[in-house]
Amino acid sequence: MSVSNKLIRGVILDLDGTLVNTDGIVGNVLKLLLGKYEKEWDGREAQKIIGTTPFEAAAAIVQDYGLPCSTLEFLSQISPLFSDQWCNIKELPGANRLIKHLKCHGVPMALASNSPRESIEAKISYHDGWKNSFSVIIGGDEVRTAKPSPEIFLEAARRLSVEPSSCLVIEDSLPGVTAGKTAEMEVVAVPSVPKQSHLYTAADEVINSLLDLQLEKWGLPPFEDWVEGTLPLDPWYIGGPVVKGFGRGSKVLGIPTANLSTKGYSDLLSEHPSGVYFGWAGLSGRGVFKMVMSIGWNPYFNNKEKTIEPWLLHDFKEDFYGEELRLVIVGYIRPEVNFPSLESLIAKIHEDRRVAERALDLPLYSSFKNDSYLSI
Ligand code: ADP
Ligand code: RBF
Ligand code: MG
Repeated sequence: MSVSNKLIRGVILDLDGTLVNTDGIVGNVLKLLLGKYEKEWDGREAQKIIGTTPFEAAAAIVQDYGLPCSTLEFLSQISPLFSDQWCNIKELPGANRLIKHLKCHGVPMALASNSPRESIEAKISYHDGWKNSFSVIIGGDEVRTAKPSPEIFLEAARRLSVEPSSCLVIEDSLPGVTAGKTAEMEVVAVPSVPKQSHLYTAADEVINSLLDLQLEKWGLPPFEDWVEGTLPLDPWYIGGPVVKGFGRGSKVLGIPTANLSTKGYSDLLSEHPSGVYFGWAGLSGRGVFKMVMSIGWNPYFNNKEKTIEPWLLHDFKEDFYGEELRLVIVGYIRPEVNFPSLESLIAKIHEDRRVAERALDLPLYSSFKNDSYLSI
């Protein structure tokens, strides 16, 4: 990772997949429309169409599914289905925080997306204060050549009156990263498809989610909301009976993690970036305990499924498989990473434990110990 010493004066953001989670909606709409052609959307193209223009995406689907219509016909059928859904697109974790922070510090911001200007405006209208935060908004229909051409970013820089080399681009897609680097800008990639970071070698930095953005690396005013190594989050809740995991937590690491079934929680799990979180755990009839956990694929073990691995910070005399476990997650610590050795993984998890234990005594977090969700 090359870290720039450059002073960034303007930030150019992509929209879909970077600030808002469009992927789920795209999948649902394609499933519906392809169904009318008696075809089944299998998500195969999902990755291929990320960061492309609507026309390019439609052309790829018409061709790959051998649809008996033209790209333009397909576009005119699908556009109203999308428009109906813009009100349902959620911000990605950290997007609102980033926009508000940059706005508050007077950092010039542009929104540059391959989707048409009109749909950009429609999408952001559902997010309070976003539209006014951008001094420049450019759609793919307002330039001659879309990303991966650098044109849209160069035009954004021109309108921001910031030199391209002083611009930081934040992008989830490969075409967007290419466009940013061709425009000779600094580029932070936030891949929207998990486990793809190896494809993003052209970017100056690859991060797992906007929560991991370190603005000071770019000479920008740092976030001020971290508290003793933790980032407070809007609390979220997950629970169920404790299930069997891979059986290596206690055996291999000496760190038991009471796994929850991910069934019924797939939306919640995909909404939250992988990483290390902490909060409170209620265990039926036993009480409420401090808890630190990882969510994700455990890169060290390269799991195939995203799992939830909560370590209750208490000595239990026996296993409690099958018992009801409820979690309230109140903060974030760090992204999941790979480690060169088991010892270094274990050392890091113990450090996470110390961070969580201390933080959970702060009033900011300790109040959730009494959350009614936990008393079972
Ligand atoms: P598995 O892979 O089946 O989750 P682990 O080796 O990770 O196995 O052990 C987890 C099990 O250990 C939990 O399901 C629970 O029954 C038990 N356990 C005992 N102490 C703890 C603790 N402090 N935190 C989490 N689980 C614990
Ligand atoms: N696994 C990783 O591969 N990388 C990590 O950064 C990582 N962080 C963890 C942090 C905490 C607090 C806990 C409880 C576990 C973490 N693990 C991590 C997961 C660990 O590999 C997992 O518990 C075992 O795979 C047991 O199934
Ligand atoms: Mg476990």
